[in-house]
Amino acid sequence: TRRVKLAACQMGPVQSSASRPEVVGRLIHLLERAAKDGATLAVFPELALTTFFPRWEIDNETKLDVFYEASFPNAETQPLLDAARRLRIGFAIGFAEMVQDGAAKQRFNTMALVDAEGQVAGLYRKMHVPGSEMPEPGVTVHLERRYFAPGNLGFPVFDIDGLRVGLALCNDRRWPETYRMLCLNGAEIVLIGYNTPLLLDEAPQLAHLRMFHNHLPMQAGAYQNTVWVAAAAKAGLEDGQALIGGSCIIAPTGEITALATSLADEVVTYDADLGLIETCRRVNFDFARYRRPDQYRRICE
Ligand code: ING
Repeated sequence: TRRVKLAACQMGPVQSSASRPEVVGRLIHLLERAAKDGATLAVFPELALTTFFPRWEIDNETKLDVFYEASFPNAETQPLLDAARRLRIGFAIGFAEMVQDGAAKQRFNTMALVDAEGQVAGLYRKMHVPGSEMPEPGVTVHLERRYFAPGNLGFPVFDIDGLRVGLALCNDRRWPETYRMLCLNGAEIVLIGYNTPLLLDEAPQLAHLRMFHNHLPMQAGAYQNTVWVAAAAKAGLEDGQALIGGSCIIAPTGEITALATSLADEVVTYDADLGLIETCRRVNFDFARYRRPDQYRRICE
Protein backbone atom coordinates (compact mmCIF):
# COMPACT_ATOMS: atom_id res chain seq x y z
CA THR A 1 0.00 0.00 0.00
CA ARG A 2 1.19 3.54 -0.78
CA ARG A 3 2.10 5.73 2.16
CA VAL A 4 3.31 9.30 2.61
CA LYS A 5 4.48 10.99 5.78
CA LEU A 6 2.67 14.31 6.00
CA ALA A 7 3.69 17.30 8.11
CA ALA A 8 1.54 20.20 9.29
CA CYS A 9 3.92 23.06 10.09
CA GLN A 10 2.12 25.44 12.43
CA MET A 11 3.57 28.91 12.91
CA GLY A 12 3.37 31.10 15.95
CA PRO A 13 2.64 34.75 15.21
CA VAL A 14 4.51 36.63 12.47
CA GLN A 15 4.63 40.17 13.86
CA SER A 16 4.67 43.04 11.37
CA SER A 17 8.16 43.90 12.62
CA ALA A 18 9.54 40.56 11.34
CA SER A 19 11.67 40.74 8.19
CA ARG A 20 11.21 38.30 5.29
CA PRO A 21 14.63 36.64 5.85
CA GLU A 22 13.73 36.15 9.52
CA VAL A 23 10.42 34.47 8.59
CA VAL A 24 12.04 32.35 5.89
CA GLY A 25 14.58 31.22 8.49
CA ARG A 26 11.75 30.03 10.74
CA LEU A 27 10.11 28.22 7.81
CA ILE A 28 13.36 26.44 6.94
CA HIS A 29 13.73 25.35 10.56
CA LEU A 30 10.19 23.94 10.52
CA LEU A 31 10.91 22.14 7.25
CA GLU A 32 14.06 20.64 8.78
CA ARG A 33 12.05 19.36 11.75
CA ALA A 34 9.45 17.86 9.40
CA ALA A 35 12.12 16.16 7.27
CA LYS A 36 13.94 14.87 10.34
CA ASP A 37 10.68 13.19 11.32
CA GLY A 38 10.65 11.51 7.91
CA ALA A 39 8.00 13.69 6.29
CA THR A 40 8.10 14.17 2.51
CA LEU A 41 5.17 16.61 2.14
CA ALA A 42 4.52 19.59 4.41
CA VAL A 43 2.02 22.42 4.65
CA PHE A 44 2.58 25.94 5.98
CA PRO A 45 -0.14 28.49 6.89
CA GLU A 46 -2.03 31.02 4.80
CA LEU A 47 -0.07 34.31 4.44
CA ALA A 48 2.87 32.55 6.06
CA LEU A 49 5.44 35.20 5.09
CA THR A 50 3.69 38.13 6.78
CA THR A 51 1.35 39.19 9.51
CA PHE A 52 -2.37 38.70 8.75
CA PHE A 53 -2.61 42.28 7.42
CA PRO A 54 -6.35 42.18 6.43
CA ARG A 55 -7.03 42.99 10.08
CA TRP A 56 -6.04 46.58 9.24
CA GLU A 57 -7.39 49.29 7.01
CA ILE A 58 -4.38 50.28 4.91
CA ASP A 59 -4.87 53.23 2.55
CA ASN A 60 -1.28 53.79 1.53
CA GLU A 61 -0.50 51.58 -1.48
CA THR A 62 3.23 51.56 -0.78
CA LYS A 63 2.57 50.33 2.76
CA LEU A 64 0.18 47.67 1.42
CA ASP A 65 2.55 46.43 -1.27
CA VAL A 66 5.23 45.36 1.20
CA PHE A 67 3.00 42.43 2.21
CA TYR A 68 2.83 41.05 -1.36
CA GLU A 69 5.17 38.86 -3.42
CA ALA A 70 5.64 40.24 -6.95
CA SER A 71 7.17 36.90 -7.87
CA PHE A 72 7.46 33.51 -6.22
CA PRO A 73 10.05 32.50 -5.49
CA ASN A 74 12.23 35.59 -5.29
CA ALA A 75 15.70 36.15 -3.82
CA GLU A 76 14.30 36.21 -0.26
CA THR A 77 12.13 33.08 -0.52
CA GLN A 78 14.41 30.97 -2.75
CA PRO A 79 16.34 29.59 0.30
CA LEU A 80 13.12 27.82 1.39
CA LEU A 81 12.87 26.05 -1.98
CA ASP A 82 16.59 25.23 -1.81
CA ALA A 83 15.94 23.66 1.61
CA ALA A 84 13.10 21.56 0.16
CA ARG A 85 15.45 20.22 -2.51
CA ARG A 86 18.20 19.53 0.02
CA LEU A 87 15.77 17.82 2.44
CA ARG A 88 13.81 16.01 -0.29
CA ILE A 89 10.48 17.33 0.96
CA GLY A 90 7.64 19.05 -0.91
CA PHE A 91 5.56 21.79 0.67
CA ALA A 92 2.65 24.18 0.22
CA ILE A 93 2.85 27.78 1.44
CA GLY A 94 0.39 30.66 1.49
CA PHE A 95 1.37 34.24 0.58
CA ALA A 96 -0.10 37.45 -0.81
CA GLU A 97 0.46 37.42 -4.57
CA MET A 98 0.69 40.52 -6.74
CA VAL A 99 0.38 40.20 -10.50
CA GLN A 100 1.33 43.25 -12.55
CA ASP A 101 -1.33 43.47 -15.27
CA GLY A 102 -0.18 46.39 -17.41
CA ALA A 103 -0.66 49.44 -15.22
CA ALA A 104 -3.03 47.62 -12.86
CA LYS A 105 -2.12 45.38 -9.95
CA GLN A 106 -4.04 42.15 -9.41
CA ARG A 107 -3.90 40.81 -5.88
CA PHE A 108 -4.65 37.26 -4.75
CA ASN A 109 -4.50 35.22 -1.56
CA THR A 110 -2.38 32.43 -2.99
CA MET A 111 -0.83 29.09 -2.10
CA ALA A 112 2.10 27.63 -4.01
CA LEU A 113 2.92 23.94 -4.13
CA VAL A 114 6.61 23.09 -4.34
CA ASP A 115 7.91 19.59 -5.05
CA ALA A 116 10.80 17.72 -3.45
CA GLU A 117 13.10 19.05 -6.20
CA GLY A 118 12.40 22.57 -5.00
CA GLN A 119 10.39 23.40 -8.13
CA VAL A 120 7.04 25.21 -8.08
CA ALA A 121 4.46 22.64 -9.24
CA GLY A 122 1.55 25.08 -9.31
CA LEU A 123 -0.50 27.81 -7.69
CA TYR A 124 -3.95 27.96 -6.09
CA ARG A 125 -5.78 31.24 -5.48
CA LYS A 126 -8.28 31.37 -2.60
CA MET A 127 -11.84 31.04 -3.87
CA HIS A 128 -13.91 31.92 -0.82
CA VAL A 129 -12.64 35.37 0.15
CA PRO A 130 -14.35 36.42 3.41
CA GLY A 131 -14.85 39.75 5.14
CA SER A 132 -15.56 43.09 3.51
CA GLU A 133 -13.98 45.93 1.53
CA MET A 134 -14.63 48.52 4.24
CA PRO A 135 -14.78 48.18 8.01
CA GLU A 136 -18.35 47.49 9.14
CA PRO A 137 -19.80 48.56 12.49
CA GLY A 138 -19.94 45.82 15.12
CA VAL A 139 -17.90 43.44 12.96
CA THR A 140 -14.26 42.45 13.48
CA VAL A 141 -12.22 44.25 10.82
CA HIS A 142 -11.44 41.67 8.15
CA LEU A 143 -10.71 43.34 4.83
CA GLU A 144 -9.71 40.41 2.65
CA ARG A 145 -12.23 41.52 0.03
CA ARG A 146 -10.41 44.83 -0.21
CA TYR A 147 -6.99 43.27 -0.61
CA PHE A 148 -7.69 40.10 -2.65
CA ALA A 149 -9.66 39.29 -5.79
CA PRO A 150 -11.48 35.93 -5.69
CA GLY A 151 -9.39 33.09 -7.12
CA ASN A 152 -9.44 32.47 -10.86
CA LEU A 153 -7.51 29.22 -11.17
CA GLY A 154 -10.30 26.77 -10.28
CA PHE A 155 -9.60 23.91 -7.85
CA PRO A 156 -6.49 22.38 -9.42
CA VAL A 157 -5.02 19.07 -8.34
CA PHE A 158 -1.30 18.66 -8.90
CA ASP A 159 0.68 15.48 -9.48
CA ILE A 160 3.79 15.85 -7.38
CA ASP A 161 6.23 13.20 -6.29
CA GLY A 162 3.66 10.54 -7.25
CA LEU A 163 0.84 12.09 -5.18
CA ARG A 164 -2.31 13.93 -6.25
CA VAL A 165 -2.47 17.07 -4.13
CA GLY A 166 -5.10 19.81 -3.88
CA LEU A 167 -4.85 23.10 -1.98
CA ALA A 168 -7.24 25.32 0.00
CA LEU A 169 -6.96 28.46 2.12
CA CYS A 170 -8.64 29.27 5.40
CA ASN A 171 -12.29 30.16 4.78
CA ASP A 172 -12.30 27.64 1.87
CA ARG A 173 -12.06 24.87 4.47
CA ARG A 174 -15.55 25.66 5.83
CA TRP A 175 -17.22 25.03 2.43
CA PRO A 176 -18.14 21.49 1.30
CA GLU A 177 -17.74 22.52 -2.35
CA THR A 178 -14.00 23.00 -1.88
CA TYR A 179 -13.38 19.37 -0.93
CA ARG A 180 -15.91 18.01 -3.43
CA MET A 181 -14.30 19.89 -6.32
CA LEU A 182 -10.84 18.72 -5.28
CA CYS A 183 -12.12 15.16 -4.82
CA LEU A 184 -13.74 15.15 -8.26
CA ASN A 185 -10.51 16.53 -9.69
CA GLY A 186 -8.73 13.48 -8.27
CA ALA A 187 -7.14 14.73 -5.05
CA GLU A 188 -5.82 12.20 -2.55
CA ILE A 189 -4.43 14.83 -0.19
CA VAL A 190 -5.74 18.34 0.56
CA LEU A 191 -3.29 20.82 2.09
CA ILE A 192 -4.85 23.77 3.92
CA GLY A 193 -3.38 26.92 5.47
CA TYR A 194 -5.35 29.24 7.76
CA ASN A 195 -5.42 32.38 9.96
CA THR A 196 -8.50 32.33 12.17
CA PRO A 197 -9.15 35.03 14.77
CA LEU A 198 -10.20 33.59 18.12
CA LEU A 199 -12.71 36.35 18.85
CA LEU A 200 -15.30 37.81 16.50
CA ASP A 201 -17.08 41.00 17.58
CA GLU A 202 -20.16 39.99 15.56
CA ALA A 203 -20.72 36.70 17.39
CA PRO A 204 -19.23 36.60 20.90
CA GLN A 205 -21.65 33.77 21.77
CA LEU A 206 -19.79 31.51 19.32
CA ALA A 207 -16.37 32.06 20.89
CA HIS A 208 -16.30 28.65 22.63
CA LEU A 209 -16.95 26.95 19.25
CA ARG A 210 -13.98 28.39 17.32
CA MET A 211 -11.91 25.19 17.49
CA PHE A 212 -14.95 22.94 16.95
CA HIS A 213 -15.84 24.94 13.84
CA ASN A 214 -12.24 24.64 12.70
CA HIS A 215 -12.08 20.85 12.89
CA LEU A 216 -15.72 19.98 12.10
CA PRO A 217 -15.69 20.95 8.40
CA MET A 218 -12.19 19.58 7.80
CA GLN A 219 -13.07 16.21 9.36
CA ALA A 220 -16.34 16.14 7.40
CA GLY A 221 -14.55 17.19 4.22
CA ALA A 222 -11.96 14.43 4.63
CA TYR A 223 -14.60 11.76 5.39
CA GLN A 224 -17.18 12.73 2.78
CA ASN A 225 -14.57 12.99 0.03
CA THR A 226 -12.21 10.19 1.16
CA VAL A 227 -9.13 12.40 1.21
CA TRP A 228 -6.30 12.99 3.64
CA VAL A 229 -6.23 16.55 4.99
CA ALA A 230 -3.23 18.35 6.47
CA ALA A 231 -3.91 21.84 7.84
CA ALA A 232 -1.53 24.43 9.27
CA ALA A 233 -2.53 27.44 11.36
CA LYS A 234 -0.81 30.71 12.01
CA ALA A 235 -1.46 30.87 15.75
CA GLY A 236 -1.04 32.95 18.86
CA LEU A 237 -1.06 36.66 19.57
CA GLU A 238 -0.16 38.35 16.27
CA ASP A 239 0.08 42.14 16.32
CA GLY A 240 -2.42 42.16 19.19
CA GLN A 241 -4.93 39.76 17.60
CA ALA A 242 -5.35 36.22 18.95
CA LEU A 243 -5.34 33.51 16.26
CA ILE A 244 -6.39 29.91 16.95
CA GLY A 245 -4.01 26.97 16.48
CA GLY A 246 -5.27 23.42 16.16
CA SER A 247 -3.12 22.44 13.17
CA CYS A 248 -3.83 18.84 12.33
CA ILE A 249 -3.71 15.86 10.01
CA ILE A 250 -7.02 14.12 9.29
CA ALA A 251 -7.59 10.67 7.77
CA PRO A 252 -10.26 9.80 5.16
CA THR A 253 -12.10 8.20 8.10
CA GLY A 254 -12.60 11.71 9.51
CA GLU A 255 -10.28 10.95 12.44
CA ILE A 256 -7.75 13.52 13.59
CA THR A 257 -4.50 11.54 13.53
CA ALA A 258 -2.14 14.33 14.63
CA LEU A 259 -2.88 17.57 16.44
CA ALA A 260 -0.72 20.52 17.46
CA THR A 261 -0.75 21.32 21.18
CA SER A 262 0.74 24.82 21.19
CA LEU A 263 0.16 28.26 19.71
CA ALA A 264 3.77 28.45 18.56
CA ASP A 265 5.99 27.10 15.77
CA GLU A 266 5.26 23.37 15.92
CA VAL A 267 5.47 20.42 13.54
CA VAL A 268 3.08 17.47 13.68
CA THR A 269 3.52 14.51 11.35
CA TYR A 270 1.63 11.38 10.43
CA ASP A 271 2.44 8.41 8.24
CA ALA A 272 -0.62 8.50 5.96
CA ASP A 273 -1.84 5.26 4.40
CA LEU A 274 -3.26 6.20 1.00
CA GLY A 275 -4.88 2.76 0.80
CA LEU A 276 -7.40 4.01 3.34
CA ILE A 277 -8.90 6.14 0.56
CA GLU A 278 -9.87 3.04 -1.41
CA THR A 279 -11.19 1.32 1.74
CA CYS A 280 -13.43 4.26 2.62
CA ARG A 281 -14.67 4.47 -0.98
CA ARG A 282 -15.61 0.80 -0.93
CA VAL A 283 -17.54 1.18 2.31
CA ASN A 284 -19.77 4.04 1.20
CA PHE A 285 -18.37 6.52 -1.27
CA ASP A 286 -18.12 4.83 -4.63
CA PHE A 287 -18.76 8.20 -6.27
CA ALA A 288 -19.11 6.98 -9.86
CA ARG A 289 -21.62 4.37 -8.77
CA TYR A 290 -23.80 6.23 -6.29
CA ARG A 291 -23.58 9.99 -6.83
CA ARG A 292 -26.65 11.70 -8.39
CA PRO A 293 -25.19 14.78 -10.12
CA ASP A 294 -28.36 15.29 -12.20
CA GLN A 295 -30.23 15.76 -8.92
CA TYR A 296 -27.73 18.30 -7.55
CA ARG A 297 -28.23 21.09 -10.09
CA ARG A 298 -29.43 23.61 -7.50
CA ILE A 299 -25.95 23.52 -6.03
CA CYS A 300 -24.43 25.22 -9.05
CA GLU A 301 -27.21 27.69 -9.83
N1 ING B 1 -10.17 33.73 8.10
C1 ING B 1 -11.49 33.44 8.61
C2 ING B 1 -11.88 31.99 8.67
O1 ING B 1 -12.78 31.51 8.00
C3 ING B 1 -13.06 35.33 8.83
C4 ING B 1 -12.55 34.22 8.03
C5 ING B 1 -12.52 35.73 9.99
C6 ING B 1 -14.12 36.00 8.34
C7 ING B 1 -13.02 36.79 10.66
C8 ING B 1 -14.64 37.05 9.00
C9 ING B 1 -14.09 37.45 10.16
O2 ING B 1 -11.32 31.33 9.50
C10 ING B 1 -9.66 33.62 6.84
N2 ING B 1 -8.34 33.95 6.73
O3 ING B 1 -10.29 33.28 5.85
